[in-house]
Amino acid sequence: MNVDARRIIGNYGKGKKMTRNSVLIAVSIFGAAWAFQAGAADSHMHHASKEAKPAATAGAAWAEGEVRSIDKAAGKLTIKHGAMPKFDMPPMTMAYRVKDKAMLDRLKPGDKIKFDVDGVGGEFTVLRLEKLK
Ligand SMILES: [Cu+2]
Repeated sequence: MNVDARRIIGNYGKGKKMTRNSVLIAVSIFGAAWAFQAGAADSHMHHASKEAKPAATAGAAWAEGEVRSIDKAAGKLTIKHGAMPKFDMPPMTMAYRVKDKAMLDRLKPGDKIKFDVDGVGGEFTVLRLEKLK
């Protein structure tokens, strides 16, 4: 279970009698969150809580992943990536902003990449990326 789901479920039960219904609702919220996360949605909803916002961090921490889709107009890149300890992120598929839309020019779905992410204006942003052979 991820941190967000625990928080949602925790908040839901707070100050209320935990009924069977509330458990079911909490479970379905978790299920929806999971589906959302697994579905390469174009958002950072699974990191949406204040605490999970990316902080400015020093230094690079390259992660590896596979390009799933590219939205050049929006300057976004959906990556299926492995664990990213820098942000306490488990493996997942999610959309990232890219620092420069030109970074998307030479990419296509299925490309294996390594990439460096940091928080820019509260959004996870790919600063650099390289194709893996
Ligand atoms: Cu992620």
